Amino acid sequence: PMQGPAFPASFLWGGAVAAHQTEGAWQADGKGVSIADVMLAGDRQTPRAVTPTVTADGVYPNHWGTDFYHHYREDIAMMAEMGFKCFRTSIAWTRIFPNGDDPEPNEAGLQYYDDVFATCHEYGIEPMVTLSHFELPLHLVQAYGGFASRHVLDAFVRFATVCLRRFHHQVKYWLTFNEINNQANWRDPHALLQDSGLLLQPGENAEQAMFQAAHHELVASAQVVQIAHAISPTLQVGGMLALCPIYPAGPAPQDVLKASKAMDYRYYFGDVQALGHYPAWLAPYWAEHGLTIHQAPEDAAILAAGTVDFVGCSYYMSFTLKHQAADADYTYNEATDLTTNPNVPQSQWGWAIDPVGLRYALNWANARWHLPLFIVENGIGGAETLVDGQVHDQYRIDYLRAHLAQMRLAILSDGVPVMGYLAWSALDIVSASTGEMKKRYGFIYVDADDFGHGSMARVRKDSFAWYQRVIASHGADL
Ligand code: P53
Repeated sequence: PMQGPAFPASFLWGGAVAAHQTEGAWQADGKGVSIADVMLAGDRQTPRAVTPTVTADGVYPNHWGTDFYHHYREDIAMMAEMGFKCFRTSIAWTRIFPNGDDPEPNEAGLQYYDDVFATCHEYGIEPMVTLSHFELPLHLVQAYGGFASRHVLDAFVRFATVCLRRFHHQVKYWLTFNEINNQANWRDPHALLQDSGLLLQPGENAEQAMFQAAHHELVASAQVVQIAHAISPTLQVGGMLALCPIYPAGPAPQDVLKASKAMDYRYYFGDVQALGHYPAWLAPYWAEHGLTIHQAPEDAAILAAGTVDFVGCSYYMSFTLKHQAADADYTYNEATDLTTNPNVPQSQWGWAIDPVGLRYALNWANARWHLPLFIVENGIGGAETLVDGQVHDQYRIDYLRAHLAQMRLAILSDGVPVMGYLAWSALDIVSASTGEMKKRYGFIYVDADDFGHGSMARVRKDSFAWYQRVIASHGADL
């Protein structure tokens, strides 16, 4: 192990998952159909297709996930064995309101999360809840067009209010929208559907739809912050951003300016949540691009009054950008502007492995938002094999160790306030982007394949004992 100074004693160590990727039990106890339930499996090259309804012959990996719904007691006990102080999951909106906007919440769904959070507390684990993690009720998408509609904003606030009232004694840390900024890459239909429930018609302006839906989410997020604080001032509500810093490919001034503007574009969501208003560049941007974003007269005041308590971030990779000779307007196109960074290796799924980028991004986020940060996801997905009851995931230990070492420098040498660190993922899950089981992330292996075949038995990987030592030493032994 690599010895170094310990992290602060109050640091919240742990791991994360999301309901749709691990629970399975897609129809149990009155649960409704979510967007994840109509997504077929894809792979690194093939985007996940979406069907209008669940078809008999389709392979829908989120229907079974890793069966956390029936294994949560065993899983949380194993997290406790690793020493988790904090466990992040999401509440599936469709377990509480099967259609998203039903007249009454589903008591069986609320009871299930009561039991999950009570189990966490039995082991002294602080739960953290994401209210919207890529799992909108399908009804709200098909009947209202997802977050393009103000009705869905109101339905979300109602769902969130029910959760906050029911669970505020058990859950102190809340996140509103998972990776709300993935949709900055609005050319990718998957990002629009996952973040906002947008399924666009041919000819619709995807960028306009994205900004409109995101506006409704930002207003909803700000309302939820205010409601949470009114219920109890001890609740802490964060935004959640996929933090992928964008580097210029070289010192060409156009590359440097374009990378900086790309960061503005990809992180304006965080500006609104942390600072309470849109950044100055957006009004001229919208005007120059012919975009009209409808804002209700009360929205500006809601955004100003509902700034977040902390900024939750995932960190997986950095991006590197090269300007195109043709685009003098510096408009960011994530599909064509990014290039391979020769200085960093890649994961099996082509994601740049860049631990120094985490230290850089934490410094950047701190200077920009002046709020406590919380790494609520960090990890690496790879194919693994179970041999004689063992999984040798040394590549995961190497990845996490290097990232923790850089995070420690950000905290102890750079003075960045970081509240905690949650690895993605506590146990194996179904990949969000590809729907594959074989892109594994956990400390705990789950015996299931891409088709849900397998015993669902849990097996501790090599990284399990490593992380246990890390937490027991408060991060001194990496
Ligand atoms: P998967 C894109 C870029 C970075 C993180 O991702 C992302 C995405 C969207 O897929 O998602 C987050 O499973 C997300 C998790 C997800 C995890 O990162 O696509 O919050 O739900 O599982 C890893 O390999």
